[in-house]
Formats: sequence, structure tokens, C-alpha cells
Amino acid sequence: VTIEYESKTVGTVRKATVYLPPKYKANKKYPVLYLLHGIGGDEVEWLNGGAPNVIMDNLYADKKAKDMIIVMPNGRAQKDDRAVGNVYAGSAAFANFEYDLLNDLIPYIESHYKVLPGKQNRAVAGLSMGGGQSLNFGLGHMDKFAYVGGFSSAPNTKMPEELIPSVEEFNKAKTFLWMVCGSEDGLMYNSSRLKAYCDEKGVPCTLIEYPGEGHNFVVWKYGLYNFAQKIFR
Ligand code: FER
Repeated sequence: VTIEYESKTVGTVRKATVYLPPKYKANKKYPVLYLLHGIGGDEVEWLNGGAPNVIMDNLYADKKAKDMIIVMPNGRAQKDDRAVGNVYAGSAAFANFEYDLLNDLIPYIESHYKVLPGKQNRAVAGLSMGGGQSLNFGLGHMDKFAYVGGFSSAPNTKMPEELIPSVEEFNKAKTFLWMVCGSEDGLMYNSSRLKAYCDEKGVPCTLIEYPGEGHNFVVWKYGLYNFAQKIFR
């Protein structure tokens, strides 16, 4: 379904797509995955291009994933949030989404759905710009998210030293950090740079290089299919 929430950050009413587990019951509580789109996308990019409903229903049928609420927001936190014109000019709005997500969207979701509390029940993952956002916001707020996924993360990804300034803090938080990127993707350096840093520091981090693929939904569907199985365990 499409939901609308009031954003104090942006000063508008903003849209997000929500996919509930098919057996969602109002007397149960669920963890939430915030699933973020790319630079040319919006709140329906995942639904149209990634078939998250089909992926999740298959995982649920095989009992390979925990029931979860998936929230697919619009990560371009500005008044006109449509993906029109020169989408690269909207990079600042992707950074600004940090505040919309934490201060507006998460409180809306947690007050309108049956949501389990705390960081152990919150994951953030995304594709490309959304992958960069997930790494930036997830690692920047390890008290809010226990699971962080970056799929083909874009140049908005912060430098590793900024993402994980303290190995001690990271290890204490036990944040689950998982990435995938197509081996032929020109943006691989954003993922491999963080992976190399983690390896050097002895920090647990996964980067899967999807063989032969570039910057596309083959990789992102694989990302969701695999990431969704590993979270909320
Ligand atoms: C860039 C190349 C790619 C960039 C962003 C992207 C902000 C994002 C791609 C995507 O989200 O698909 O130089 O700069």
C-alpha cells in the first residue's frame, strides 16, 4: 500500500510504499526493513523493478525469512521529490533524507503499524544512492539499526574512516554489515573501499561481487533475496 506521512523535515506530506507480510496480524508485532531506491527512482522503484513482494513471498513460503514489514520510502527529501530533470542535482536531498527517515518516517511507521521496538528490529538497505544512504545512516546511527545493507552503493557513500571511525564502537554494536555489487559495475569502488578497510581493521563485513553484472536489478534482487534471509535472526 501507499502511505502518506507528514514530514517536518521537508515541510510536506510524503509518500512511501509499505509491503506487509501476507500473514500480518494486528495482534502480533514485526521488525521493519527500510528499503531505499536509487538516484532515478522514488517510492515505487523497488516495487516496479525489484518485485520485493514476489521475492519475500517466496522466502516466506520456504520459511527462509522472518516476517517483516518492508517500507520503501522516497529518499529524495525535498519539496518536489519527483525524479525529473537532472537527477544528479538532487544529491543534497538524498543526504537530507537522514533526518526525514529518523525523525518523521520511523515515528510514523512505529505509531501506525505493529512494530517490535529497538535497533534489533530495524534494518536499512538500499540500491545505489539508497545503498550509500543505508551505509551512511545505518553506520552513523548504530543505536537505531542493527542490520545495514548496501547494494551497488553510489558515490554518496562516505569514506570508510567516516563510516566506521571507531572499530571498538562498531564491534560493541555488533552491526551486521552486508554488501553486494556487480563485478562490472563502475561504482564498485564505493563497496570495495569499505570492504578493504573492514578487512584491514578486522571488522566483520561481507561484500559479494556478483559476477558479470553491472549496475542493475539482477544484483539488487539478489541483494534483497539474500539480505532478507540474514536479518532479524
Ligand atoms: C554518480 C554516479 C551514480 C552519482 C550518483 C550515482 C551522486 C547514482 C546512481 C544510482 O543511484 O543509480 O556520480 O553521484
